[in-house]
Amino acid sequence: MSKTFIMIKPDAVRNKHVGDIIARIEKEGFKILALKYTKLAETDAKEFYKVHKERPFYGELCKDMAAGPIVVAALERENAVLHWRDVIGATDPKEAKPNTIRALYAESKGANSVHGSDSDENAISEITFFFKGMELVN
Ligand code: DAT
Ligand code: MG
Repeated sequence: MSKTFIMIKPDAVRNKHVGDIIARIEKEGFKILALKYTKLAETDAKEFYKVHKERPFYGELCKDMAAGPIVVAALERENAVLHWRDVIGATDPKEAKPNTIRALYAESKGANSVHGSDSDENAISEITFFFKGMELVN
């Protein structure tokens, strides 16, 4: 078993896809270890996405991520990081395979509905970022 961190981004919350995405999480066999409805301050978005700080879209990305409420969760499953990346599809929804979350719900490359950790190591640090001090239910 391994863990991943996922986020339902402001565009997907605004477009009322929270229920569908949580249903998909369960259907894909993930166990929810922690779940929170919250909103990022722009300074927190900047910290969360700091690996991208040199990229041209960084400013807009951080503004968009702080533009409305989000849902964040820590999930557990066999091969959690890679499985969730398969379920969400490519960063650009135009390149995402049919029935992936981004193909179904994303508006654009920037407003692409969901986040998923890219490694086990980043999963742990992203879970800590949002759930520090909180016991993960098991
Ligand atoms: P992913 O979310 O698939 O891991 P990433 O880590 O490369 O993609 O980028 C983080 C987020 O930044 C991505 O979900 C949406 C935004 N983004 C990435 N590339 C972009 C681009 N070329 N233009 C606008 N936003 C972009
Ligand atoms: Mg990424």
